[in-house]
Amino acid sequence: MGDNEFVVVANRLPVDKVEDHYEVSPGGLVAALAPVLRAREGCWVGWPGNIGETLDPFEFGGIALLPVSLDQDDFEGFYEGFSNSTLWPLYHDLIVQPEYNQEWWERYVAVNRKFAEAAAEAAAEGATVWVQDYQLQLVPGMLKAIRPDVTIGFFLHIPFPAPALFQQLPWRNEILEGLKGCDLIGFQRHTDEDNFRLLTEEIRTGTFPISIDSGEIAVAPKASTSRLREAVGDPKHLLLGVDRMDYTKGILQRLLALESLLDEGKLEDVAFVQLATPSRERIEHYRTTRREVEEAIGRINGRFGEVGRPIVHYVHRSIPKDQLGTYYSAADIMLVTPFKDGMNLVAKEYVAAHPDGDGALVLSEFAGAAVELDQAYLCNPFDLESVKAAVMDATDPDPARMRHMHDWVMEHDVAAWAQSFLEEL
Ligand code: GDG
Repeated sequence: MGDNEFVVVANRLPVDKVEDHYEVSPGGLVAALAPVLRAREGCWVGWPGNIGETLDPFEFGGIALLPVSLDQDDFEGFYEGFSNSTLWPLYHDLIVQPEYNQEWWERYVAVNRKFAEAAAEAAAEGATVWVQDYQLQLVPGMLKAIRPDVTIGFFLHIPFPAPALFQQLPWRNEILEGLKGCDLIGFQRHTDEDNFRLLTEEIRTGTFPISIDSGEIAVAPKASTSRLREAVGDPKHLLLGVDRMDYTKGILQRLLALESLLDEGKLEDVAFVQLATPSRERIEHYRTTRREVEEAIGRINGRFGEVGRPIVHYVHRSIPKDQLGTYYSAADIMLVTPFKDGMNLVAKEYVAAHPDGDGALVLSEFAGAAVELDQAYLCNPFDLESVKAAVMDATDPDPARMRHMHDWVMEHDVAAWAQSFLEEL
């Protein structure tokens, strides 16, 4: 038993190793939880991000960090395998086929046990433990068995599928049993919560749409947005996409919509910036997605670009967060077109960068964010014509819609999200 009154358990610690030292990895979750962790004598249990590295507990930015180490087999079976090749596609409604593999499952169990044991050791008598996301669904049950005195919350950041899909999972009963160790499970949307409740009504659940750290995205100065627009040829319409390179995000679909609009001569004087962070690159479906996206970009530029003036400007690297703000501020139209997405924080970040009502958001109906951002230009990414129509509507936006969404996001930020979950817990 430890002395931490509040314990966060997440797959990753909120730090990244840069050369020989650690830096806090930026992100809403850290921003929201850091004040709670500091105020309540808390700690964060997670993997530091390097395979095979064993670290002693350390403190960073005023937060106590408790590292859980993963070896190569853990990484392949638990992380790349069961988490990201079984659960991720299953919970995103089979956009690609999930793989069911007994060895991955066994690793998932073993790694969840490591996290549960670390949390059990860190938590004080009667502590509150908040477990995050699909990688750790067995932790609540395992932890409750070792430490019945603690209060356990769980938040699922990704969608929860309809029962007919979930029931494909060979280990569906074990996952449900794991989650039943919770005192409260939080979901992004009511539909996720409803799907879960069709399977079991024994557990207390709630819907808590996650949000962004509203202070993090500032409106960029005019000088830097002008520089950016100039760099892409001062187009009439600057379109933007920002995503992890993931098949759920519908990056190819927005490119195909753009290509078709250019083909039909409906959209002119346009530049499209696509920033795509490399993600899960050893998994075949991710490599295929990247290949298809890059092929489409090459084809569009070949067909419609000029020498020195491509249509699509593409970056496949991670960009510093402050630069991201310049892109958000400069873009006339933000394209967020996932086939399925728990929430999608990029949509909220774009809205946060447009307090004056300029700019327009094209948003998939299948993103959790569409529930709150219903004033966006909504589209169905499975229907190319619907994406095209939303883009065309967004070329002549109504500023009242953006202002309305901006006010909503600023008020419902990630701090409010964390507070509402923890109060309910
Ligand atoms: C999962 C769920 C849910 C992106 N590129 C760069 C960069 N980013 C940042 C964005 C944003 C975050 O990454 C992405 O968050 P999303 O919510 O859009 O998507 P997932 O990564 O799939 O997140 C999702 C979320 O969890 C939270 O619950 O909303 O549905 O899938 O903050 O700004 N950040 C930097 N450089 C980049 O190049 N610094």
